[in-house]
Formats: sequence, structure tokens, C-alpha cells
Amino acid sequence: MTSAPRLSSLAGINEGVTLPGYDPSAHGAGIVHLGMGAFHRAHQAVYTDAALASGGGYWRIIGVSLRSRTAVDQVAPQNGLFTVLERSSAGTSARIIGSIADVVGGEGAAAQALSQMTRPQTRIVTMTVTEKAYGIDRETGGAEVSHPAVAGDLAHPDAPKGVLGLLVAALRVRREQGTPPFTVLCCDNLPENGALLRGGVIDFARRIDGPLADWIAETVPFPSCMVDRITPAATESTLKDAIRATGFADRAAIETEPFTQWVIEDRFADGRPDWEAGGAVFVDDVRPYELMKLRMLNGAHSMLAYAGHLAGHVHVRDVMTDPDLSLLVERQMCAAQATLPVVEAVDLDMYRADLLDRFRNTAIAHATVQIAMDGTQKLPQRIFAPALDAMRAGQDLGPYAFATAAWMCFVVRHKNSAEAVLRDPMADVLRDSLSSAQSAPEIVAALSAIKGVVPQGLSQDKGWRNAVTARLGRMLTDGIRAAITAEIEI
Ligand code: CS2
Repeated sequence: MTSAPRLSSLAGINEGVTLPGYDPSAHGAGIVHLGMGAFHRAHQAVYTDAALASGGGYWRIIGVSLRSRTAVDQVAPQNGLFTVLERSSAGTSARIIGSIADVVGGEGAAAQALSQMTRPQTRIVTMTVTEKAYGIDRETGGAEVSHPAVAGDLAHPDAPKGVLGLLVAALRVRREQGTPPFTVLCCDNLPENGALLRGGVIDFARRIDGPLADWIAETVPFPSCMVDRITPAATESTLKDAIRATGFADRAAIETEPFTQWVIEDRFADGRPDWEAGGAVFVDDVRPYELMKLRMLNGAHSMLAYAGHLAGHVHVRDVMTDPDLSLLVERQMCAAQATLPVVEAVDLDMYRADLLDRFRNTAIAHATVQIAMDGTQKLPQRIFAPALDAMRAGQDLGPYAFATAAWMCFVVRHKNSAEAVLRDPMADVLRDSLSSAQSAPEIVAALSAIKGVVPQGLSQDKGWRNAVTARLGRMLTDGIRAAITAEIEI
């Protein structure tokens, strides 16, 4: 098996594998995408593949990996081709994606990205760089000047390395050269992701060039969108199964679930691919969809990642076979659902039932420790924002208090862990804040006092503090299992 030739063309691929329904080399690149991880390959690249097959156009993607060369080593020798394995209880199906035209990464990637973003042919810049990469202050909505990439780029705006700096530098060159702007499409799980990024970009621009900031505000669209597809990190078995399915070694192969969703605001500066061909839905206002997904899916994911990991469950599917924890997963979804506006086109009960089925997918090995990463960046929109809404509506805060206590317990348990389980851009801040906190009330007070994580509306509320403290106390004293049992009995 290991002697299989490397995937690099569409010739000779095993029968039964779905191939791009177009000649990839016949299409130029009109999109630059920042963040070449598994999620992009399972999501926007697949929608763009369907769009190229259906409507054609100059819409292939130049992928940029700002942090490492891994994606270049994976994808470039394969001429951009890679395998998507769709896994469900019915089996695994394989599809080759042809929408990636080229990839840049590692040393010099930022400069290459900048030159790609200033090409007049680039009409859309999309990104999946994860919540922590932006450097936007969620409270003020402006650029977070203490964020390392933002600070560096403000000092050297002509040689940017971070997301805000790159976008602003590229837009500045386009403006100076009289090239129309591109559309900026943020595809990360952030609330009102387009509007949030717009605020960060304009504020960053204003700090270096006021008229540029005004031009961006007037001319650059930042549609928001909701993205969804559960995509674990690829493993050795992904790569082996890709060889088995296609007959070719594919170091860029990924595995994902059959479900996929993309809801996008239809505001583009200069056209867009026919993403509807892949099932994307265009709406005027994405907020209700995004709240639904962030709170019901991602909120339940974060809760089950912390409680599940503490209870010894390696994968989401294991959590779902734990009768007590799976009840708490459903309870979390129900609580989140109660905070949502009505989404006309969506039956929320059905959405919840589908989510539970997706979490139960035994063919997908989605590690709890992967979801547990970056809690300080994820919990504000997944747990704390719905908790605040629930508090204002007089709803039960128990599910959110349990999820928060599980996160705090996870942080306490792993703060000095040798295997670096606590992966969070604020890991040092978390550790420092806990240095003299011992008891549950001290830990809750210490972690809640960290700026920009737990909103004050919650942390200063006595009922909330007591609810979190009681649960954390149980977890620390009696263990997570006892805390889960107690939670079911409440
Ligand atoms: C997960 C998400 O890792 C995480 O935090 O909750 O990546 C989740 O799998 C996706 O948002 C699903 O669309």
C-alpha cells in the first residue's frame, strides 16, 4: 500500500471515486484563502469544486498557510488535488477535489499572499484561520493592539504577517493602483463574523491611513456566513483509506461527515462562484443561522469536550454512548434553543435531532481534546452569550454553569500537564491567574476576572457565580462522574 504512486492527476483513479466535473487546469484562480487546514478542504474547497463543475468561471483557490509549510508539502506536489472521504454508518465514499490551484506557506508566505491578494484577478479573500488569529477586541470591536500579529503589523504595515495587517495592506495597494476591492469572507465560527472582521480591519486601517479606512468602509463588502461540517484532524487511517479508495497516496486527504451547510449573506463586490451548486444558501441576514449553530452545535460540543475529556472519553462518539453525558448534551442543545430567535426556514427540533445523530456518527473519530482547544476564544459566543440571554429571559442557567465549571475544571486539571492538553492562546494568563487559587470559589473568581473571557454581566451575578462554584466544587471534590450524576438529578 505504501508503494502507491502519489496523487497528482485525475488519470487512473479507481472506479467509484467522484472526480471533479470539469477540467481544473481550464480555470484561473479568483479566490485567495487564508488557512489551509482540514476544515477548508472539507468545506469551501468542496463548494467551490461544485461551483466550478456547474457554472465554471475564474474561481479556483490560491491557498495560504501563514504558519507552516505543511499544507504546501501536502498539496503542491499533488497539483492541488486531494481526497475527501465522507464517512457515515453507511460506509465511506471518496471524492477528488480540483478547486485548489496553488498553495503558498511557511517562510515568505505572507509576502506571497500579499502579492496574490493584490492581483486584479483576485475577487474574493476567504479565511478559516481560527478564532484566535484575528486580534479583534470583542468588547470594543476594534483591533486588539496587544495581539502579537496586530502589534507587529501596526509597526511594519508594509510587511504584514497577520490577518488584519494583510487585508489592510492588500486593500491599500489595490486602492493605490486603482484596482477594485475584493470581498472579504470570514468563515470562522465567530458571531457576526463579517461585521466583526470589518470592524477590526477598518480600525486597523484607521491607525495607519484614515482615508484608506474610509475607502474600505465605503467599498469593501464583508458578508457574514455560517459554516458547518464536522471535520476531525486527519489521521493515519484517513491516509490509508484514501489509498484504498483511490489507488493513490494522498498526503492532503481529509475525512469528514456527510452533512454540510453554508449560509451566506449575498453581498459581493465583483461576483462570486455558483456555490449554490454545492448546496450553499444565500440570505439577507445570517445572524439567526449563526446563533443557532454557534449555540446549539458548538456550545454542546464545547460542553461535551470538557466534561467528556475529564470523564475519560477520547472521541465525541464515545461521549454519545455515555447515557448520562449524552442526556446533558441534549439538555445543552435544548437550553441553547430556548435563547434563539425563530428561524423561519428551519425546524429547530429537527435541527437538534439531526445534531444528536451527527454527534453519534461512529464512523468519525472527532477527538474531545481537539474541540477543547482555545476555550477562551470559543466559550464567549458558545456558552457565555446564550447564558446572558437566558439570564435576562429568566431561564435556567444550570446547563451553562455546568459547561463553564467543566471548562474551569479542565483548565485546573491540565494547567501543568506535560502533554500540553491545555492548548489556548491565553494558557499563560490562565495559569498565572490560578497561581494562588485553591478552592472552587477562588478558582471561579480568578478565571472570571480575566479580561475579555467571561462577560461582567455574568461574573458579577451572584446566582451565576454560585451555580458555577457549586458545580466546580463537586467536580474537584467528588470527581466528574459524581458531578454528572448530580447534574442529571437536579
Ligand atoms: C468544534 C468545531 O473544534 C471545535 O471547536 O466545535 O470545529 C465544529 O466541529 C465545527 O464548527 C462544525 O461545523
